[in-house]
Amino acid sequence: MHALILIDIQNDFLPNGPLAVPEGDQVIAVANQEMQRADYVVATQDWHPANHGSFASQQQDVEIGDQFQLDGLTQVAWPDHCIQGTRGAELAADLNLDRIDHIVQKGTCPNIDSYSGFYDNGQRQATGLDDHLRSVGVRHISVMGLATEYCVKFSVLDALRLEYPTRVLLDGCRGINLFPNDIDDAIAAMRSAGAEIIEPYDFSI
Ligand code: VGL
Ligand code: ZN
Repeated sequence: MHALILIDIQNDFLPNGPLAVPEGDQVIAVANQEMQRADYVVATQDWHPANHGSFASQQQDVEIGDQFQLDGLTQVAWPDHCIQGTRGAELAADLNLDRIDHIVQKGTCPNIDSYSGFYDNGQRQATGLDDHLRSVGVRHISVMGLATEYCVKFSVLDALRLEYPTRVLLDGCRGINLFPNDIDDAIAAMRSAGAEIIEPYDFSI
């Protein structure tokens, strides 16, 4: 079975959200279309407590976008986002929620971030996604969502390490580019780790 994994398509990452991903809303239509022909659909949700350590608001002398040390790991400081139970943490309302079979929440532990849908950033704890996919018989996955160079990239790299043949649907991904080339570097990293990168069809040709 082939699963479509929708990464963090949540209100706070859409335009006007506190951690807006440019054009983030454009992945919704792609997701709805891909879901129609998927065998199985999983959505991940960034799901932070209000005191999450990745928030600049929880650190002293750390500004949004700075890198700092969080419990031994280098961490980017983010604006408050995707706080459990808030509207900002909900999946985008225009997503066809009826087609989602399983939801995985991550980033719940205050002292470590979790970009990947499989493990936290220190690979200390599994989210249960791998066990779940195996239990329902998923052997191949396609990944899309937000943001390309954070949660999409780390989910794809973990999936490949777990030996899932993995496709990245680039048309359904958008990134932040906090530093120029971050998105291109992430695509190159996923490709060289063995992901099959599906480029958007270019209608201008
Ligand atoms: C994400 C930054 C912080 C993401 C989540 O979904 O890519 N990025 N938390
Ligand atoms: Zn987050």
